[in-house]
Amino acid sequence: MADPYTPEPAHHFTFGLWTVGNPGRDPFGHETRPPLDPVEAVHKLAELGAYGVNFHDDDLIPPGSSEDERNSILKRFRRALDDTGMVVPMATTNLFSNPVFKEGAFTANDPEVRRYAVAKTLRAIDLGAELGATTYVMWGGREGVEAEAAKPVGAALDRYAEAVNLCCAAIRQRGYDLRIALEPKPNEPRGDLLLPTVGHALAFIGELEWPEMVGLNPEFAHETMSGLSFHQGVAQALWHDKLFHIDLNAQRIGRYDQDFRFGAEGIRDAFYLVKLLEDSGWDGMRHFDAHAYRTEDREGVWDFARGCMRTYLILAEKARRFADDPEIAEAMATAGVDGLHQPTSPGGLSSEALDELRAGEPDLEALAARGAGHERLDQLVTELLLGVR
Ligand code: GLT
Ligand code: MN
Ligand code: MN
Repeated sequence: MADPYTPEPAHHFTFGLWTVGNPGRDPFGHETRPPLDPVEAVHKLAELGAYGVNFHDDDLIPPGSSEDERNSILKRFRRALDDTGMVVPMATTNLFSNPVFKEGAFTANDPEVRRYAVAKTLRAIDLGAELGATTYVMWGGREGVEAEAAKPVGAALDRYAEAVNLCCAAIRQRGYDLRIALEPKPNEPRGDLLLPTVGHALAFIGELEWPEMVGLNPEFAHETMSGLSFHQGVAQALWHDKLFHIDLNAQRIGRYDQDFRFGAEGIRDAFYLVKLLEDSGWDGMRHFDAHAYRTEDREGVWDFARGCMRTYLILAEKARRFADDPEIAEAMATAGVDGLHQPTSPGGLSSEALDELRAGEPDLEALAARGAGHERLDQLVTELLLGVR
């Protein structure tokens, strides 16, 4: 019998070139793995059942490449895509590695650095569009501060919005079918980053010139670093119609940005996330922004990639079982879940409805005495996840 958890292109799993290509460097130690050729990454990921790959400009075309080098890299890469049927749904720009960005990119105090950051981004947008990307991710890794006196937040946000508006204007100028997805993160590599959470980024989008072109790329690790529920942040992004892309990985609260294999930590939040994405019918890419432990060799990297996809599929199956489980359905009925779908005011916002609300006199004692039944429901979910139902 075929393994039901075998990934296929139809599942729309994608990986960044920088994820499987991560060489295992950390702030204390050097690389533990040799560089991975993007062409090899495409072939191997296709063999494992992935749908596509994403990249930063510099992941594909090393900085300083000549025009000829650029063309031959692109030719080889395109051939790998054609040979495997893999696609490039998302592209982004590296605005964090080069020391020129040490004080910020879009929000650097120096206007010359900002202009360079925007120019590099516009070129990366062209490259992404050329390879068919329809989502452009913006992660502001250097947009932040350690010395608060050096960076008035309001002015930095003005410049951030200006840069995003310039990118939108360029997308419109060239007629690309491309939407921008902002990726929030609370800290690391800067002491404090701008747009630290899903909530901050959602509010920021409302101040932009073309808010309809900009949404979110929330990351599991980043919301969890803030101590927040990733599932809840993603649910709100969906509610606003702003979930343009997603970065799946794993993270324990209170630690450095771990970017572990999906499901390696926080399996419960991972379950509710997968259930949310599957139940909502969200048709975006299931993108993994994670990397193998530093202990791993190349084979361990492919085990890591397989593990991310496999865990997603196992959790998707758990979500189907959740929906089909009569005892869970009954416990949800006891918990009154359906009641939340009923409007609080059946008469809407009318004057009569308001008067009716004012006149209401519920039996407070009886309402307060009602148990919610959450313990039983929650335990049933635990048992489902532990594989005994
Ligand atoms: C970097 C970061 C990620 C971002 C990538 C996109 S780069 O690996 O840690 O969270 O999504 O710029
Ligand atoms: Mn991360
Ligand atoms: Mn990410």
